[in-house]
Amino acid sequence: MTPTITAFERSPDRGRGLARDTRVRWALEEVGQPYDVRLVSFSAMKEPAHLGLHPFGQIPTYEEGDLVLFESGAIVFHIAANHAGLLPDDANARARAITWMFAALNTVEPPIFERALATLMERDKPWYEQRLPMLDDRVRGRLGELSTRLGDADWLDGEFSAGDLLMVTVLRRLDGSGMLEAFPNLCAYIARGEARPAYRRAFEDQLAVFTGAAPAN
Ligand code: GTB
Repeated sequence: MTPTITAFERSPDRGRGLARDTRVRWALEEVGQPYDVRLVSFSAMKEPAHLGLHPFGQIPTYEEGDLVLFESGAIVFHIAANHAGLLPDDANARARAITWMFAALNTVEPPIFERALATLMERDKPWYEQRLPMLDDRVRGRLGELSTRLGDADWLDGEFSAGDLLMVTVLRRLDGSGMLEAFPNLCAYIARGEARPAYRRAFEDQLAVFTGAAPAN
């Protein structure tokens, strides 16, 4: 059964692949699962039909027969758990890869998201100039710890996994912030993720929504 995901009809990132449908597209591409995309407008996301799929009126969602999922992490986990290629077979290695999925979403993404939100919503506020260095410090702290753990390895724990997929998408949100450059191994890590053919296809397909070009699939 071909799953259907939802994505922005017009992404505010103008096709930079920063919205969270990109990680779901990437996971589907990694495992070779074809999928359909239903594009939704900001107003449609808050209407009953979409709220029936996503209680918070957001994208992405995932529909596969009777199954409806929301939360990009849960969707990527569902894809990884049901196809070969994104989680190791060995039980302990699998548990560690899942740990990295949680680390990406629970430990690394929150300070990055908080900073991104402040730069979008608080630039004109009187506290912005004082608050930004504190947000920067929190992000820098996490990047430093992650950089130390990654060292000169290609991926976080052995082979590429769903943990890397989520971590790379989380780190990409810092693109253009100037914060990644102090961590060359993280820059190389992101570049390795972005060089994967599955990522390229996912990126091109979400970009095609913005440019109006025919998708690669
Ligand atoms: N925890 C949820 C998940 O992981 O699925 C969060 C989902 C979420 O934040 N969805 C956003 C959304 O639907 C789109 S991805 N927002 C509309 C709303 O809440 O009304 C977040 C996002 C949006 C825009 C950019 N950007 O422009 O760079 C990047 C990321």
